[in-house]
Amino acid sequence: MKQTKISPRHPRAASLMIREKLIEGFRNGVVATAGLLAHGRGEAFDYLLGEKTTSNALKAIKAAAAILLTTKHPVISINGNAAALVAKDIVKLAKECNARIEVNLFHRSPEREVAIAKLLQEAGAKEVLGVGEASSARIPEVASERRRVDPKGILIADAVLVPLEDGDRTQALRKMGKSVIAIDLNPLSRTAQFATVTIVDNIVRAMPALTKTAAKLRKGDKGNLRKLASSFDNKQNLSEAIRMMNKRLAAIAAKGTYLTILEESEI
Ligand code: PTJ
Repeated sequence: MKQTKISPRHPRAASLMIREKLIEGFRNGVVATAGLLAHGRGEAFDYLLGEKTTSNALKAIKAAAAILLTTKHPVISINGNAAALVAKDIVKLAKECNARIEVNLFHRSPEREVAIAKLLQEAGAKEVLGVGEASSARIPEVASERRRVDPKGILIADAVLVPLEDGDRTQALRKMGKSVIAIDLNPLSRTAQFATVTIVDNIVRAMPALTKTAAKLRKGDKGNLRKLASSFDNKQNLSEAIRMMNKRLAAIAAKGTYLTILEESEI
């Protein structure tokens, strides 16, 4: 099937182009079928958020960068959607924070592991953990294939970044004493609720913002960064994210038409 050409003049061009990237990833064996469904759910929450990086997300991004810069073994866990959407940003962030990159899939297959690793290598990754026999360790209390991890990566990590996660592993990683940073547009998801820091934002905006923030903060004092990380209250930040969505919907409801709000832009 031919790829749909999206006109840049289409009012929803940016969103449609992201979809095309995922469809291409699906055709290349990178994205799982369920990854397309997951994206649809994300899009719905992005609508509620106003499709922008909020001040609330920026607060979480700062805390996440502080964690990645002050832990000894930070690991970025990669699934199909993350690889298809932000492979280059993943590599940049890993370099900035001295983090390792590990493939970790819910719908695991040897073919998908290899396809994702290849995409990351083409984006500049020198090392990709978790592929094939390398994912020989298991994390307890996880029923899915996500339990298979690399002994050089997630198993010994003290911080794990999990973009677009599906739930129970975040809880298990926390129980193992690790800090978990989630990127999830749904503030109500189990992952969002269990993570140490949840960035409620679209991965396509959050990853470049996180990389930029890490580049800025890495020159700073480590003690201050540790304070920044430990003073972050995820529960409070998530409540604020939900309140922001609520406030935005209330303002739209008061005006009666969403398009008017869009034309007036920011709320
Ligand atoms: O590649 P695999 O095999 O590891 O599978 C990956 C998916 C995403 C299919 C798997 O992890 C899954 O089923 O995830 P869920 O349970 O559907 O959760 C995905 C979460 O990511 C949901 O809460 C979505 O709202 C959110 N989400 C979807 N797209 C984005 C997003 N969050 C941020 N940015 C997005 N672009």
